[in-house]
Amino acid sequence: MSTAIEETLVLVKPDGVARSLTGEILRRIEAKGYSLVDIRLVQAERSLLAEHYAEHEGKPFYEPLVEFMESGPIVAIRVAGNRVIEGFRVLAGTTDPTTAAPGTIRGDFGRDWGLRVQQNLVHGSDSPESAERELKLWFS
Ligand code: RTP
Ligand code: MG
Repeated sequence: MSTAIEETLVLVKPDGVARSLTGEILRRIEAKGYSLVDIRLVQAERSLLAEHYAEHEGKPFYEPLVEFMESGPIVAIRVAGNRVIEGFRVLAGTTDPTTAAPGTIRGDFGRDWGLRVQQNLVHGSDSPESAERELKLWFS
């Protein structure tokens, strides 16, 4: 079976940057064999975050999520590879860091801090459509 090379958007969220985990996260992406195509450090505006998280508008965690994402710099990374969209989601682990599997980024470095929103270190696009939309937002 052959597969086409895809691109995905990875974000090291403000908690990951503040905890100096950017290098470790980049290392895991590279060690898996994916390619770094572009990278930037961003202090995200609310308008960008509102577009990025449009699907979650109205949910109880939306406002604390946007506030958290505005709280400090984010590292945005364009990553390429065959099946990288699915592959990075596996590297990241499931959304809740308390139950994310050990060996994943969220499972190894995340936990519940008793805050209003799950701080879970990274974001990865969840589909080819999301990846295309999100890469345009963060790398235009
Ligand atoms: P992401 O979009 O950041 O890669 O994470 P995800 O797909 O695993 O999770 P998603 O459902 O898209 O939720 C986006 C982010 O919102 C925060 N969240 N908190 N119940 C909660 O407290 C809750 N649910 C979601 C997390 O930061 C999650 O990554
Ligand atoms: Mg998501």
